[in-house]
Parts: sequence; structure tokens; C-alpha cells
Amino acid sequence: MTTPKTSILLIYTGGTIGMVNDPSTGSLIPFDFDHIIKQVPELREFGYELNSIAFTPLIDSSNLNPSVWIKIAELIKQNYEKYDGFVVLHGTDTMSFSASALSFMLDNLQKPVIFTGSQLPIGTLRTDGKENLITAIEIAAAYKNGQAMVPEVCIVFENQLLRGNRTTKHNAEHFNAFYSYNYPDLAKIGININYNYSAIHYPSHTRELEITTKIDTNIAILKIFPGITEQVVNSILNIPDLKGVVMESYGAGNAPTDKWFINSIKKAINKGIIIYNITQCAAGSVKMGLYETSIELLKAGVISGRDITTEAAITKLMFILGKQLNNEQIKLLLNKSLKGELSQ
Ligand code: ASN
Repeated sequence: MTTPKTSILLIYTGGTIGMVNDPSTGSLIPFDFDHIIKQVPELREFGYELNSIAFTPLIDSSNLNPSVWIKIAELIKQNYEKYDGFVVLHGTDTMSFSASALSFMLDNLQKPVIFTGSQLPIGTLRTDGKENLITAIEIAAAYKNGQAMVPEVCIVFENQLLRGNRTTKHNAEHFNAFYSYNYPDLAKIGININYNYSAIHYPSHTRELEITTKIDTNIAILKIFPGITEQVVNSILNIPDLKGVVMESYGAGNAPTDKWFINSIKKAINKGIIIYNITQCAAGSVKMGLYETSIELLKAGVISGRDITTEAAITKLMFILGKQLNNEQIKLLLNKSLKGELSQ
């Protein structure tokens, strides 16, 4: 009896990896999937069954909206039984948002979903795309005793495998474009791929994959800065139909103690708007109550996002609001780590 071939589905959404120069403008634009495959003939050496689905149109990820997350989730659901792993080729600009969103939208995941892309198009001499693609496929196909090595939504980039909802695009120049400031790498990629087993989440039960496709985008970011005016704060907090705000505060979750500021926050919360407090710092955590400058926020009912990234906070809020729960239930879920996006 022959064992079935490892099978991987590549979902190509667009991004620099497959881009070419538009001769009329000189700008980079997405190009077709065959172009990518032609540049990496080595892929055949894996001996895997590699199939692909390309988006039409292909997109620069700066043009992305939640309909793309829904499409990726649906494609994974439709093809879940047929494949051992999934590789999502995606632009880097919003890859952390998409990987975060998908981590929430896919429930009971037992197979790898690996996002990757590149900083230089795959057709260029010094491209990082080849290596990223080959490594992503290798990780998506990695199983031991019938168990996927990484049954999570991840990003592979340069020499790191990262939990998707812990990542941020932190560099627009270097090949190491992504970083996970508050959670260890799931694997270090060098001559070998060294998995950090204790950091990887392994499901304790086998249940059918479920996807959520309801996303509520009635949210905003309020980034605090010295000199922020009452008008700016109130304009954001009074946006019609606003349901939630990711508030990027200073340091350990601190914000001005001016009366007008606290009153605006209280008014918004009394209207039922959820305020999720995260830090502007790349690393570390919100600890409301540590300083006098966060006690009033805590008292007003602001929720701590602890060490969550902006990308994960935004997508988590959209995902939870999409469930149409009451505010107590929403708060409970925001406080909890759903998919390892925040430290308990
Ligand atoms: N603008 C591109 C994108 O996000 C950037 C990239 O992929 N490196 O689609």
C-alpha cells in the first residue's frame, strides 16, 4: 500500500512576491501565479501535491478589507479535508492583520496555515520570496506521528516562524520584516528548522473546523499624543454607529488625567462603546492602576488589552463585535486569550 502524498494548497492573494513593474508607471503591480511557480522550479523537488488558488483580482495588501479574510477562511474550510497544510501568499503591508483575523476566524484548527510573502518580487535577483515560499511550504507539510508540527495560523518570514496574531510589520526595508515582541518565535529557521515546541499550541481535542465570517468594522483607533485636543477625541468617540475603540495609550496603559478626557471616555462607555486599552510601545503590557494616569480609565470601565498588538486588537474587536453579544460577554472575550494573542 502506498502512503498518500503530502498535499499543500497555496492561496495566492497578491503582494510584492508576485509583482512585476508596470511599464507605464514604473510602479509594482500584482502579476499572475504561474509567474511565481516559474521562478521556483525547485518546488517540484518536494514531491508534494501542490495546488493553488489565485484571487482575481490579485491585490496589493494595502487595498485589502475583511472580505479577503472571509474568502481565505472559506477557501480553507472548503478544502480542509483535502490538504495537509495551507500556505497563504499575501502582501506584507497588512499580513499581520490578516494572520490575526484568520487566527480568530478559524476554530478547532488542526492543520498549519502559513502566511508568507516577500520584500522583493520573486522575479528579481536578490529576492527573499523564493526562500520564504519554500520554507512556508516545508513547515505547512511538517507532521510527526500524524500531528501537524504547527497547527496554528503563522507567518514565515526570513529566519522566523511567528504566531500570526503576535506579529507586527516592523521594517519596510529589511528582509526581516516581521517581529513578535511579546511572544517567542515558534521556530528559528536556519540550516535546520528548530521548532520551539513549548511555544506552539497543540489542540487537546479533535473537532470539526468551524469558521466565522461575520466581522463588524464599526470600530476606530484612538492614538493618544501630547496635545491631543478635545475636538479630536470627541470626533472619534462620536462617530455614528461606533461600537468599539482600540485606544493606543502610553507605556503601561496611561493617558491624560484632564477632566474633559476622562469625561469623554466615560460618556462613550455609558453609550455602550467598548474601549480596549493597548500600549503604543512595541513590547510590554498595559497594567491599568499601576500609575495614577490609568486609575480613572480602569474605574470608567476601559478594558485592558494587556500585551496584544494593534493588529490583533483591531481584528479581535471586529471578530467579537460580529458575534452580536451583550457588552458583558464582549468584555469577557476581550479579557481572555482566544488564540494565544495575549498573555494571561
Ligand atoms: N505593498 C505590498 C503589499 O502589501 C508590500 C509587500 O508585499 N512587500 O502588497
